[in-house]
Amino acid sequence: MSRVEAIELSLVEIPLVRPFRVSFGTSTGKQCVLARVRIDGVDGWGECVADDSFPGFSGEWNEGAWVLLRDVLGPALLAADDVTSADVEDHLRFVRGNPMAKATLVDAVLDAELRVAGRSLVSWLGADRRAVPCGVSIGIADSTDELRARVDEHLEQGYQRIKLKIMPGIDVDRVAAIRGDHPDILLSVDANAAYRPEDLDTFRALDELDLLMIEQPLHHEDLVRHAALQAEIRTPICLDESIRSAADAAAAIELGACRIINIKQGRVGGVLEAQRVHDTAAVAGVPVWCGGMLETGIGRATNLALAAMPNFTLRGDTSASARYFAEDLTDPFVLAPDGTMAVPDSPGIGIEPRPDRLETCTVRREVITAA
Ligand code: OSB
Ligand code: MG
Repeated sequence: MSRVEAIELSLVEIPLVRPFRVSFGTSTGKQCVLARVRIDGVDGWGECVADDSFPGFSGEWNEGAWVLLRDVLGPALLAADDVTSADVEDHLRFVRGNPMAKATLVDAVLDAELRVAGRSLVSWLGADRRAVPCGVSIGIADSTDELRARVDEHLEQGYQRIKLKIMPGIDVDRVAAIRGDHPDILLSVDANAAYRPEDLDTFRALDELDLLMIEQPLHHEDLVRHAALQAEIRTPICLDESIRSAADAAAAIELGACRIINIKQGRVGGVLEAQRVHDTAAVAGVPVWCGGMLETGIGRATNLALAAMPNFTLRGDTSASARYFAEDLTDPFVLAPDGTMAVPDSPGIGIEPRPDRLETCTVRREVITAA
């Protein structure tokens, strides 16, 4: 019998090395909720991937997640007689939706349990790769020249796939310029749901640029129109925002709404559901890759373990700490010159916040007690 002995929430804030602009807004800093969950005397860590200052990516954001974790989800776990990674989702199921808030606790419980067992997340997932090839996601730049410079810089660092953020009006010309500079690189685009079905001409033009995929072109709730668009273009559509669970993945695949899935464990409710999305896609022959939400080293460690699973056949947005922060919350994740990153293999997620960094970056802390 394992009880959750304590849950501590921290709101942490780390400046980004550069503002990150996407179709729905610009971030200058990373802010996230971290949960430290103590089970059998051992701490496990989970990082919430909800948005910083307003719910722009999904319906979740930090202030909402904080209240839900503090007042509802956290107390429910503290009140449960027995909590294991196998049933933590069941304890939280009475709350509908909110996968990002739930993932924070699911991942922390699993991390604690694996640390107690002395087992790494990557081995628990049955993944045997010890390093994963990495891509990078490049935000919307102020000019084409600036974008060119950023792409060159990341290619020089060794990144094996470049993803460009696009939005209506800042798309085909820019992407064509990069394709012109680099005819042979693995190149993709991500619209973060900014287009409408009427923008078909834009997609037809992008379709000529030999892209690996077009990520989340249309509204996140519109699988049917993604299927209609996929039928019109050769480039595979990849869904991100639309996939909040394995059930969503099954529906999207059956409808033909995508040929590739971006898995973000935080977006689907944690590592366990991420495994189910992986398995659902694998059975259907749909490749997946590991997305990111500008995570600190805590979320990054979790993502890297997942990215080592067999159906993660495409390079993901698992970039080095230096791509995001001058100083991470943990020891930094570093890109090897060959464009791969090592997967942590110490117990649990294999890393923890550095105490000095946690102290510096925490803007609010609260210990939750049973209701
Ligand atoms: O859509 O994939 C996305 C970052 C924040 C929110 C949404 C997205 C992204 C990224 C960056 O593309 C991924 C990363 O490097 O963490
Ligand atoms: Mg995306």
